[in-house]
Amino acid sequence: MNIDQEVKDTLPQSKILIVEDQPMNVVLLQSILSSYYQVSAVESGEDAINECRTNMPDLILLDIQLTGISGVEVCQHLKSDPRTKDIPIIFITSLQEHEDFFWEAGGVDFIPKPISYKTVFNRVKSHLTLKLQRDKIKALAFLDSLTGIYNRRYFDTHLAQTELISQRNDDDYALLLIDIDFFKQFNDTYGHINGDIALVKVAETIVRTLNRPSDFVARFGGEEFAVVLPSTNLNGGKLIAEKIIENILALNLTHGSSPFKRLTISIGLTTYRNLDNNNKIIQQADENLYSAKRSGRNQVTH
Ligand code: GH3
Ligand code: MG
Ligand code: MG
Ligand code: MG
Ligand code: MG
Repeated sequence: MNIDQEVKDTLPQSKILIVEDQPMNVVLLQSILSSYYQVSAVESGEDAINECRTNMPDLILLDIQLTGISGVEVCQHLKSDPRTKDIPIIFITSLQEHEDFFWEAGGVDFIPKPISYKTVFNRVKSHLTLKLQRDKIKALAFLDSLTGIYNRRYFDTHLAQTELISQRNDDDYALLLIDIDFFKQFNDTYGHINGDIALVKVAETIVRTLNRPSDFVARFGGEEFAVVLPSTNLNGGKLIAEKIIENILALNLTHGSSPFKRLTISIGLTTYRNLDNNNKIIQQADENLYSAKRSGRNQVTH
């Protein structure tokens, strides 16, 4: 297999962002990379940061000297944000620049100017391969194998990050703990395999009901799910919780030994600004879930 084909097979659809203010260099980099990858280019550091928010690249080629904020500052900014910190950044440098700066800022490599075809091609290929391998390991470590959504381990990290971002932005966020009602009886009546199928359907339904890209769902435990909604207050959280309950009912999964005669869920809802008695947010959501169960199930309590 030739190297072109190998790159096309192993790194398909990878997104590369070029941040460079000299049009000649942009044209050159695009001509090297765009037959293998999805390449986009911006001229300034500010545009680079915005582009990362809306269209997360797999790798960034970052010129050091830009008008406005410098490449090093862009790198520091992206490395300090949990959403963008894992994107590999390769600096594009001219020889006068001191290399300590870009290693300290968190760059993984550099490409010297004048730009050489082989250096660009091979450094990009190496770092994309590493990124892809890291993504696969993360998927194994952080995804639940039955439902394909995130697992408890990833949830814990994500919740801590959401809390930090909320504090920094003086913002609220909501947590929903979702528990399937009478699920032990469901398994006892219809068997464990049908129980597993129901769990997958519930997970799919929750995912489908969430509408912002920043909304997050994980399998929290056996038949429990957790949803994290950034920048959401109690009212917003309630709307989503009610919508999820409605969509689970609409699945119409027969459950003969439930008083509702079909599969239902209960939800404990709280937001960061609505914690009682120094409770941690999970503890509060869990207490609220317990109230939803005691009040008859198939409902949300906050
Ligand atoms: P409640 O309405 O109070 O929540 O009652 P429940 O029966 O749902 O609660 P309980 O905690 O007693 O039972 C949870 C059940 O979920 C027990 C277990 O068999 C089932 N369960 C947990 N994980 C899985 C799984 O991965 N697959 C299947 N099929 N069932 C599971
Ligand atoms: Mg420049
Ligand atoms: Mg449970
Ligand atoms: Mg249950
Ligand atoms: Mg309360």
